Amino acid sequence: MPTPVKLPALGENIDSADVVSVLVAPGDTVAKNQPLLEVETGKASVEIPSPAAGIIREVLAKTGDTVAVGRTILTLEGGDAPAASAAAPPATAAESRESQLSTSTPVVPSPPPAEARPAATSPRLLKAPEPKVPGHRLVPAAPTVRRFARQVGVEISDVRGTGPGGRISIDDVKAHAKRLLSTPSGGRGAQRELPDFTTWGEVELEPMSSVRRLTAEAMSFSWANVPQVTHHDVADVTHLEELRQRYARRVEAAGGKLTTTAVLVRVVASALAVFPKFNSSIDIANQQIIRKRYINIGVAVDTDRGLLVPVIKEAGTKSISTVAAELSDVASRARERKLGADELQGATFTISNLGGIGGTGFDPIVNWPEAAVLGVSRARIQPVWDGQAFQPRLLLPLSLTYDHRLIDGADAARFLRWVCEAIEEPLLLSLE
Ligand code: CAO
Repeated sequence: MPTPVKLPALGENIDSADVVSVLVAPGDTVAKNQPLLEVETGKASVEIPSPAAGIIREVLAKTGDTVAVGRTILTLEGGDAPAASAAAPPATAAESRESQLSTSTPVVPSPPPAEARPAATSPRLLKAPEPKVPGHRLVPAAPTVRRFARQVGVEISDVRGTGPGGRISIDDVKAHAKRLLSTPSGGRGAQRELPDFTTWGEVELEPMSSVRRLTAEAMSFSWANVPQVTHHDVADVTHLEELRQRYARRVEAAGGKLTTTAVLVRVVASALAVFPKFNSSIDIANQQIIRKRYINIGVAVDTDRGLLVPVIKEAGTKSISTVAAELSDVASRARERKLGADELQGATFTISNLGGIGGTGFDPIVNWPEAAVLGVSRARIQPVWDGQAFQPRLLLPLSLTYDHRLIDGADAARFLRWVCEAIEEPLLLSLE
């Protein structure tokens, strides 16, 4: 009698997952912990390991399906499969994946925070947990929670409390807000019904991937909740470009590519040490500013699944060569779907460089709960008046979007000027 293998619990607030690939077919003999399916939850991939050795009888899940947690994904015959869901310990699942992939494949990430941690028997979970401001305490539906709900536009009586006796915490409010944003009629700006587009011609329907869904939710949340302003400036990168050409080989030997982004990660990390406000988060509910003593820079990477933001941890302590090597590595693994959840978490500031593609400028959206984001556009040679004549200079347009609740325009102007001057005169980096 074949045993049904069900999609196991993947973490709190995750009730389904998108099937990215089916790794087995009927008739296949599988070992215990051998990956059966690759699914996407959030921005990371999860492999569902086989709960036991046996022979695959029927595969019910197909690539592209959205499968609910607890639904049967396939049936397995023989071996000692437990009747319930796939249930291999995470470490063993990781071992099985490691044996299948190249040595450069990431191993199991460090344990995610409790709210995203799978049960002991669930498979390896690589999902990046929802952004959460450190320091938030789980509290009953106290006045602070009610105030927070009001500020984010949530009706407190609609929120399901998960505390003792159903008491409502701020996280419950956030989870509720997130659910509202992800439902077609729940989010702000999404309340109007779409017209029937077939009135004017043929249409195609494409289900949203989990990356697209999460990006949509995060952007809507930031847009609706963070009063943000973008400040623009231009850095003269003529000299930097010469240095880049001169030292490209040396950095290549260290395993990286000396690009504008790598230099900016290092420069911005130094700027954040000088201007700690930009490395903070605002905690409206508790009426406080959370200053982080670590500087982790998220870098937006364009992939075929959508935007991913791997994080260069403790960027201020690393040389430009090290940052360049790390950036090349995470950018390529982001594109190969090989990033672990811990590599997508913990950013204190984000850089988004569209200059490799083009454009004269853009206004990025703050990656909440961070305080600011730096947009980088394409450097171009332009005439600059030096007092006597126009000189051809390579100018890099920079745009800094900031949370205006925390940062004032003058702060932003000073921060971005400092970044421009450090790019133009790298000695500044070691002076301050
Ligand atoms: N101005 C001019 N040229 C630039 C540039 C800029 N601002 N930024 C990069 N370039 C050049 C690089 O120097 C490189 O040229 P060479 O091959 O001649 O050296 C080329 O463009 C490609 O650069 P790259 O993409 O390989 O490397 P990078 O470090 O500059 O960028 C990364 C890395 C990951 C940021 C980039 O690949 C990427 O994904 N960018 C898109 C980010 C994005 O989608 N942001 C939007 C988020 S909001 O929706």
